[in-house]
Amino acid sequence: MSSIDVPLKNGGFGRTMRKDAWWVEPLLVFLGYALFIAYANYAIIHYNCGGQPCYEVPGTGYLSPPCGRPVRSRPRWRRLSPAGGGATNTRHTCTEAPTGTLTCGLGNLADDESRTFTITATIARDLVYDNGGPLTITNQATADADRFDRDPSNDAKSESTLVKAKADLRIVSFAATNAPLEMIVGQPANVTLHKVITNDGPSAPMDTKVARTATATANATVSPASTAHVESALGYQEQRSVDEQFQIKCTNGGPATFTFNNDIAPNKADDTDPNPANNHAQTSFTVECIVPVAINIHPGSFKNPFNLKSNGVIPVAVLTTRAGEYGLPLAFNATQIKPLTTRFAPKPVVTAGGGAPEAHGKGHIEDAIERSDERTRDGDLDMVLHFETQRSSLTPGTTEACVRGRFGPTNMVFQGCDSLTRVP
Ligand SMILES: [Ca+2]
Ligand SMILES: [Ca+2]
Ligand SMILES: [Ca+2]
Ligand SMILES: [Ca+2]
Repeated sequence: MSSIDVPLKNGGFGRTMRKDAWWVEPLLVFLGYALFIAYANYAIIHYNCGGQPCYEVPGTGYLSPPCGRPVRSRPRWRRLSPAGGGATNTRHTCTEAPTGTLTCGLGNLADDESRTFTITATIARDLVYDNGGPLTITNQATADADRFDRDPSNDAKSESTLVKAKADLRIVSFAATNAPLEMIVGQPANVTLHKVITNDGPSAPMDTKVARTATATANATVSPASTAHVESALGYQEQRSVDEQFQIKCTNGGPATFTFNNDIAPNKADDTDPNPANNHAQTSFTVECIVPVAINIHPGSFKNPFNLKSNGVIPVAVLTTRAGEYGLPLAFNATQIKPLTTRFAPKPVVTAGGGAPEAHGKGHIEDAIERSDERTRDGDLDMVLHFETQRSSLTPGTTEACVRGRFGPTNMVFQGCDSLTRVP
């Protein structure tokens, strides 16, 4: 086997026999690694960022890769003012300390991740009332993390809220407590309208304006027609009774209807009621208005005797009168009486619908003797009726008896009373 010797020349460091630029590629690789090592370690060495430890390559916004773990965020929500209520959180584990400051752990927040959550602050019912009017509360939220926050300037935000009082005021009941069934024309009566109001919140207490109006049909009056007052500090679900007095009066015969309206509302302009539908109530009642008349039992006699053993009749003249005569408020035409509707007895009996009917089933139209002097006939036509003593519900102690019946085209009720003396 043959061989040849090739002599080697010493060419020096880095020198080869190659004529091309073979060194460019390794150089680029070396520089790339060197740059990475410098990038990865610079921030660890120079960790002072604005006085706090950090791993950011200054001015780049990038963290050193070995230290670039996710940021752990712990936002703190703090209600600054005013005091008066707690705070609740629905989704995250939060602790409240001190009162009014809630700290919630949100877990890990990845880079550029955002998270939304709601904290509902409970406001005391009487916050606005005790303040005397609306007030502003300020909520401040701050977020911080156990990792470097390169921009702490955007970690806090405040939100102000103007708090106004809002409450569902409600009329619970409304009715007349002592409405009469009947009244004599010209004789006023007092009625009490009883009402219960409450405040279903959420704000409480609340000053509540109570406005009332009252109306009557044409044959009657009611007063006051319109008034208002303020019920102070109506409490949450308090059942407050409000009694209102009215004077009612009939001015003519027939049925009279009295109608009462009530409206409640927040008294202060800034307070609101979200449900006005239950702020109104109406009630009414109807009274039979009775026309008072003058009667003369036993025309011609002041004594007006009756004998409990008598099987006879007692004559009674119902007088036709002008307004003002015998103190009567209205003129009355006795010839319009419907005799079959008349009853005679002591007042409680005729009021209850009892009493003796007209003995002959008819009335006698004549110019009867006046009661004033038991002698005069005044020239106008009256109606004389007769009632059986035994059907008149008279007793030994009876001193007065009345006639009640209906008259005229609308069947108004009339009533008149006169004295009686028992004989023997
Ligand atoms: Ca209401
Ligand atoms: Ca008489
Ligand atoms: Ca007359
Ligand atoms: Ca007459």
